[in-house]
Amino acid sequence: MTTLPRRQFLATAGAAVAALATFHARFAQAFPSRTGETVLPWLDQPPALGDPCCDTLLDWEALDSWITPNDKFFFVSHFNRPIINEPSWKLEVDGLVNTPLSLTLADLKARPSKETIFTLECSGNHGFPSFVGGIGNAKWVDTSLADLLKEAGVKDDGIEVVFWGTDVGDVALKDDIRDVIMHQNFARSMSLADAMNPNNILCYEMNGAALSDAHGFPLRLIAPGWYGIANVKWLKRIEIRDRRFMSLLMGRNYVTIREEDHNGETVWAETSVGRTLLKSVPARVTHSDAGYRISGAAWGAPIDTVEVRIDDGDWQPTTFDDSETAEFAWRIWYLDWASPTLGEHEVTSRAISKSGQIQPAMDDPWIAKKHTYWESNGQVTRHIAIT
Ligand SMILES: Nc1nc2c(c(=O)[nH]1)N[C@H]1C(S)=C(S)[C@@H](COP(=O)(O)O)O[C@H]1N2
Ligand SMILES: [Mo]
Repeated sequence: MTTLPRRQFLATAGAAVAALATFHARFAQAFPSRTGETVLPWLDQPPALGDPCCDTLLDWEALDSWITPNDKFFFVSHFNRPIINEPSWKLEVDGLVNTPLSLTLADLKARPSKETIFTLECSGNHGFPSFVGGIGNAKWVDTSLADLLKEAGVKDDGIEVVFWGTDVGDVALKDDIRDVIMHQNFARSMSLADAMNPNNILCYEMNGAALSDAHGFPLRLIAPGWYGIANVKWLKRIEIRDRRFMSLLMGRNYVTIREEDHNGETVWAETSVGRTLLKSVPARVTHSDAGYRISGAAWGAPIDTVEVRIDDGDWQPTTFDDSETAEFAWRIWYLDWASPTLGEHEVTSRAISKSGQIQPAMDDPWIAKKHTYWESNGQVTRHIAIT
């Protein structure tokens, strides 16, 4: 998400409250659900986003499977949503390469394929009160980006890989020194070194089905470990350049502005949204004959532990359900809540990474001194009533 004016979000804030998620009878394997449990509604469930940018946002209260089914997988688009006629579609690989390539979908499918399970999160997720479900976990089938780039043969002066989408819009740039409107395709780039990472893949299949139009048919980039914006949909061209690329989605939107401290001095830093950050959320509270349970997810970095704090209590360690795991997928955790007192409670989670990082509190300078909504990985507090 990008050009959404704050006003628009606030305007929707008084609108209809999202319907209470009902208990789902179907359970996938890797989820700590219990027979006969009911979901307690969050008291602070935000209203529906109501913005055409973003659809099918994840309903945390209904989370009952590790893999997010395609019909429940969020999607975000900045420009139009192209519907591509596959027979006439080709992927071009050009710019500073020795051998420009032009590949059909059949050519790409004929290449060695592999599966990657990756939790894709929009960097705007939790950046606005009503945008809290821009995330999903899917199994992507794909072919290696690095192998394709090697085949094309990047020239010595090539340092930047630009991923061009088919979607297009009129991008206005107006400031003290510029006043233009550009009819532009969606475009994001990566340094050649980042692009050559073997985890990056050109994906044509999602959870066992062809990519849907909404998710980027016929081909998208999947960049495990990177925020959603890097995962360019409706790919039509991969271009190698000899300098940094500064499109709307690289250098203006999706730029985080943060006041940082350097030896006691404030440094204002502007950084392009890139790799994912450590994060967790409490997804839902359930009740069954066995008692109350808080469950949630954690992702964005290799997760070591997740802790939960109820009201102003101590941080308590949670238990993982690791019956299904993958390097770039969220980990599902839960905490049995022995005997909650009647009334309202606050539930906060924090993830701790394998390298010892702790998901920041909302008043941590990392979050409190951030002036833009992207990369909002602060601790999430939810409110619930035990009746
Ligand atoms: N071509 C193109 N790719 C795109 C976008 C877009 O608008 N156009 N949106 C990006 C953003 S901001 C996100 S969060 C992810 C969302 O992927 P999904 O729609 O498949 O969930 O796609 C990314 N790739
Ligand atoms: Mo996004």
